[in-house]
Amino acid sequence: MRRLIAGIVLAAALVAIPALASADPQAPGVMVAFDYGFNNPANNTSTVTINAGETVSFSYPDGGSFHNVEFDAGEPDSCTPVLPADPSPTGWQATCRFNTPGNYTFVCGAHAFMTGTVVVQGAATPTPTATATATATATATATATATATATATATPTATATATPTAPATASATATSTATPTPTATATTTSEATAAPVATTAPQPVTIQPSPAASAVKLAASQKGQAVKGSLTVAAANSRLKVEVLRGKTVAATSTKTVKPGNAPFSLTLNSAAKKALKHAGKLKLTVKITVTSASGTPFTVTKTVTLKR
Ligand SMILES: [Cu+2]
Repeated sequence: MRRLIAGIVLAAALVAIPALASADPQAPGVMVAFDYGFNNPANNTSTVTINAGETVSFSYPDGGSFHNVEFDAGEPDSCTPVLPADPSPTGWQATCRFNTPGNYTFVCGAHAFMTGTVVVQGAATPTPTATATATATATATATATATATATATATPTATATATPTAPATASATATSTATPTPTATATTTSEATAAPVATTAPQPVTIQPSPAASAVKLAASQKGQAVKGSLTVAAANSRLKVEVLRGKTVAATSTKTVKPGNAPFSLTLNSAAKKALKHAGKLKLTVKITVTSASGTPFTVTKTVTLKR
C-alpha cells in the first residue's frame, strides 16, 4: 500500500519535472565563461545543479581571452553544437545533456584556475523544490497522498501524536475508574464497613447547611394579650412551634404546619398569664421558636418579649 502511494507521489514528481523542463525551452543549467572564471548566473558560483537528463548551456559571450570547457573525468552524453576542443575567443555556445547522476568537474584548457562543476542529480532524487511541489499538489488532490507524505515524514509524527493521546485517554479513564472503585470496594469489603459509610453519607445530605427558617421578626416590646411575630420558612411542610414562657410556666403555645416564605404567628396568652398581665401591667416573657423540616437544619431561636397591657 505504501509502495503504491509512494509510487503515485513519485509519478507525480516525474510528471511535474518534465513539465517544468518543457515549459522552459532553454537549458535549466547555465554556465558562462568570463575573464577569468566560470559563473552560473542563477547562483553566482561556478557550480550548476541539474537533474539527470537535463542540460547545461556553456558559453563565452563577452571578454578578450580564450576559454573552453574540458571535463576532467565524466563527459556529457551530448553537446549541441560540439564544445570547442581548444580555448577559443568569445562567441561559442553549446548545450550539453547529462543523463547520468554524478559530479562533472571541468576546467578551462588555457587557465587551470578556471574550474567548475556540473552536479547531476538522480531522477529518484529530484530537485527538492520539485519534490515539494509534487507532494504539495498531491496532498491537495488526494487524501491518499497525505498518507504517502506520512510515510516519509508524518508517520513518526502521527504515531507520536496517536500514542500520547491514547495514554492520556487511558489515564483519564483510569482516574475516573479509580474513583468509583474505592466506593465499590468499600461496599464490597464488608457489610459492616459499608453500613457506616452508607449511614455517614446520607446524613450530611440530610443535614444541609440551609436552616429551616430565618429572619425572625419579634418586637421586644409589645402591647396587648398576644405575642406576635413572623419568620421566613425555608421548605414546604415545615413545622413551626412557638412557646411563650413566663419563667418556667407556659403562657401560650402553638404548633402548626407552615408553607415556605413568610410565616406570621400570634399567640394569645392563656387565662393565667392574662391575669398576671392585668395585675402587673407588664409581663416579661421568653419566646422559644422552633422550625423543623424534612430537608433543612432544625431552626431554634429564643427571644425575650415584654408584653404591656
Ligand atoms: Cu580560460
